[in-house]
Amino acid sequence: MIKEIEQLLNDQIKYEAKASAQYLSMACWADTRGYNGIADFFYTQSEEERVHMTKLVKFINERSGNAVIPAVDKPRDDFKSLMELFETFLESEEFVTGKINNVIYECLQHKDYNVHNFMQWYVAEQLEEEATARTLLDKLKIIGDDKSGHYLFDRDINTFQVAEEPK
Ligand code: OFO
Repeated sequence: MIKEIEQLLNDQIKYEAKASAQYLSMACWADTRGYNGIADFFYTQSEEERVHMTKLVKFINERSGNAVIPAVDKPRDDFKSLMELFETFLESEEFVTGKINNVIYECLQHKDYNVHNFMQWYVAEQLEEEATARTLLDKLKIIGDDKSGHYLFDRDINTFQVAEEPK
Protein backbone atom coordinates (compact mmCIF):
# COMPACT_ATOMS: atom_id res chain seq x y z
CA MET A 1 0.00 0.00 0.00
CA ILE A 2 1.29 3.48 -0.85
CA LYS A 3 2.60 5.00 2.39
CA GLU A 4 0.90 8.40 1.96
CA ILE A 5 -2.41 6.69 1.33
CA GLU A 6 -1.94 4.37 4.30
CA GLN A 7 -1.38 7.43 6.49
CA LEU A 8 -4.56 9.08 5.17
CA LEU A 9 -6.56 5.92 5.86
CA ASN A 10 -5.14 5.80 9.38
CA ASP A 11 -6.16 9.43 9.82
CA GLN A 12 -9.61 8.45 8.64
CA ILE A 13 -9.77 5.75 11.35
CA LYS A 14 -9.27 8.56 13.85
CA TYR A 15 -12.09 10.66 12.36
CA GLU A 16 -14.52 7.73 12.43
CA ALA A 17 -13.51 6.93 16.04
CA LYS A 18 -13.99 10.58 16.95
CA ALA A 19 -17.46 10.66 15.36
CA SER A 20 -18.39 7.43 17.18
CA ALA A 21 -17.35 8.91 20.55
CA GLN A 22 -19.10 12.19 19.79
CA TYR A 23 -22.39 10.48 18.95
CA LEU A 24 -22.17 8.31 22.06
CA SER A 25 -21.77 11.47 24.11
CA MET A 26 -24.76 13.01 22.29
CA ALA A 27 -26.80 9.88 23.05
CA CYS A 28 -25.94 10.29 26.75
CA TRP A 29 -26.92 13.97 26.64
CA ALA A 30 -30.32 13.07 25.19
CA ASP A 31 -30.82 10.02 27.40
CA THR A 32 -30.32 11.99 30.62
CA ARG A 33 -32.82 14.65 29.54
CA GLY A 34 -35.69 12.31 28.72
CA TYR A 35 -35.20 12.31 24.95
CA ASN A 36 -35.18 8.54 24.52
CA GLY A 37 -35.85 8.54 20.78
CA ILE A 38 -32.99 10.92 20.11
CA ALA A 39 -30.76 8.89 22.42
CA ASP A 40 -31.53 5.71 20.46
CA PHE A 41 -30.84 7.54 17.21
CA PHE A 42 -27.36 8.60 18.42
CA TYR A 43 -26.57 5.23 20.02
CA THR A 44 -27.18 3.73 16.58
CA GLN A 45 -25.14 6.43 14.83
CA SER A 46 -22.29 5.80 17.24
CA GLU A 47 -22.34 2.06 16.47
CA GLU A 48 -22.35 2.80 12.74
CA GLU A 49 -19.28 5.02 13.01
CA ARG A 50 -17.52 2.25 14.88
CA VAL A 51 -18.33 -0.11 12.02
CA HIS A 52 -16.93 2.45 9.55
CA MET A 53 -13.76 2.60 11.61
CA THR A 54 -13.39 -1.19 11.78
CA LYS A 55 -13.94 -1.50 8.04
CA LEU A 56 -10.92 0.79 7.51
CA VAL A 57 -8.84 -1.10 10.08
CA LYS A 58 -9.46 -4.42 8.32
CA PHE A 59 -8.91 -2.97 4.87
CA ILE A 60 -5.50 -1.56 5.82
CA ASN A 61 -4.36 -4.75 7.56
CA GLU A 62 -5.58 -7.03 4.77
CA ARG A 63 -3.49 -5.05 2.31
CA SER A 64 -0.32 -5.49 4.33
CA GLY A 65 -0.48 -2.07 5.86
CA ASN A 66 -0.61 -1.36 9.60
CA ALA A 67 -3.79 0.04 11.07
CA VAL A 68 -3.13 2.25 14.09
CA ILE A 69 -5.80 2.56 16.77
CA PRO A 70 -5.83 6.17 17.94
CA ALA A 71 -6.50 7.83 21.27
CA VAL A 72 -9.68 9.85 21.09
CA ASP A 73 -10.19 13.19 22.85
CA LYS A 74 -13.13 13.64 25.19
CA PRO A 75 -16.13 14.50 23.01
CA ARG A 76 -18.36 17.52 23.55
CA ASP A 77 -21.21 17.16 26.05
CA ASP A 78 -22.09 20.80 26.70
CA PHE A 79 -25.02 21.25 24.32
CA LYS A 80 -27.39 24.06 25.20
CA SER A 81 -30.29 22.85 23.06
CA LEU A 82 -31.54 20.23 20.64
CA MET A 83 -30.68 22.63 17.86
CA GLU A 84 -27.05 22.78 18.98
CA LEU A 85 -26.97 19.00 19.29
CA PHE A 86 -28.09 18.51 15.70
CA GLU A 87 -25.94 21.36 14.38
CA THR A 88 -22.98 19.51 15.87
CA PHE A 89 -24.14 16.33 14.14
CA LEU A 90 -24.22 18.06 10.75
CA GLU A 91 -20.85 19.78 11.34
CA SER A 92 -19.29 16.45 12.26
CA GLU A 93 -20.62 14.80 9.11
CA GLU A 94 -19.47 17.69 6.91
CA PHE A 95 -16.02 17.46 8.46
CA VAL A 96 -15.79 13.73 7.73
CA THR A 97 -17.03 14.24 4.17
CA GLY A 98 -14.25 16.79 3.59
CA LYS A 99 -11.66 14.30 4.81
CA ILE A 100 -13.04 11.51 2.63
CA ASN A 101 -12.99 13.80 -0.40
CA ASN A 102 -9.34 14.50 0.36
CA VAL A 103 -8.53 10.76 0.47
CA ILE A 104 -10.26 10.34 -2.91
CA TYR A 105 -8.30 13.27 -4.33
CA GLU A 106 -4.98 11.81 -3.13
CA CYS A 107 -5.89 8.35 -4.48
CA LEU A 108 -6.30 9.89 -7.91
CA GLN A 109 -2.99 11.81 -7.60
CA HIS A 110 -1.21 8.54 -6.67
CA LYS A 111 -3.21 6.46 -9.18
CA ASP A 112 -4.33 4.19 -6.33
CA TYR A 113 -7.54 2.94 -7.91
CA ASN A 114 -7.92 0.11 -5.40
CA VAL A 115 -8.33 2.43 -2.44
CA HIS A 116 -10.29 4.83 -4.62
CA ASN A 117 -12.76 2.05 -5.29
CA PHE A 118 -12.94 1.06 -1.61
CA MET A 119 -13.63 4.66 -0.60
CA GLN A 120 -16.69 4.94 -2.84
CA TRP A 121 -18.70 3.19 -0.09
CA TYR A 122 -17.78 6.05 2.25
CA VAL A 123 -18.74 8.66 -0.33
CA ALA A 124 -22.23 7.13 -0.61
CA GLU A 125 -22.52 6.81 3.16
CA GLN A 126 -21.60 10.46 3.73
CA LEU A 127 -24.20 11.61 1.20
CA GLU A 128 -26.89 9.73 3.12
CA GLU A 129 -25.75 10.87 6.55
CA GLU A 130 -25.47 14.52 5.58
CA ALA A 131 -28.96 14.35 4.07
CA THR A 132 -30.29 12.84 7.31
CA ALA A 133 -28.60 15.50 9.44
CA ARG A 134 -30.01 18.31 7.25
CA THR A 135 -33.52 16.84 7.30
CA LEU A 136 -33.52 16.62 11.08
CA LEU A 137 -32.12 20.11 11.48
CA ASP A 138 -34.75 21.51 9.09
CA LYS A 139 -37.48 19.90 11.18
CA LEU A 140 -36.03 21.41 14.37
CA LYS A 141 -35.97 24.84 12.71
CA ILE A 142 -39.69 24.51 11.98
CA ILE A 143 -40.38 23.45 15.58
CA GLY A 144 -38.31 26.26 17.13
CA ASP A 145 -38.67 26.45 20.94
CA ASP A 146 -42.01 24.68 21.09
CA LYS A 147 -41.75 22.04 23.85
CA SER A 148 -44.56 19.85 22.52
CA GLY A 149 -42.81 19.97 19.13
CA HIS A 150 -39.65 18.68 20.81
CA TYR A 151 -41.67 15.92 22.41
CA LEU A 152 -43.03 14.84 19.02
CA PHE A 153 -39.63 15.15 17.37
CA ASP A 154 -38.18 12.81 19.99
CA ARG A 155 -41.06 10.39 19.64
CA ASP A 156 -40.90 10.29 15.83
CA ILE A 157 -37.19 10.69 15.05
CA ASN A 158 -36.71 7.05 14.17
CA THR A 159 -39.68 7.10 11.78
CA PHE A 160 -38.33 10.07 9.79
CA GLN A 161 -36.67 9.07 6.59
CA VAL A 162 -33.34 8.12 8.05
CA ALA A 163 -30.86 6.79 5.54
CA GLU A 164 -29.69 3.21 5.50
CA GLU A 165 -26.10 2.07 5.23
CA PRO A 166 -25.06 1.54 1.61
CA LYS A 167 -24.56 -2.14 0.71
FE1 OFO B 1 -18.58 7.42 9.08
O1 OFO B 1 -20.13 7.98 8.43
FE2 OFO B 1 -20.50 9.72 8.80
O2 OFO B 1 -19.16 10.31 9.64
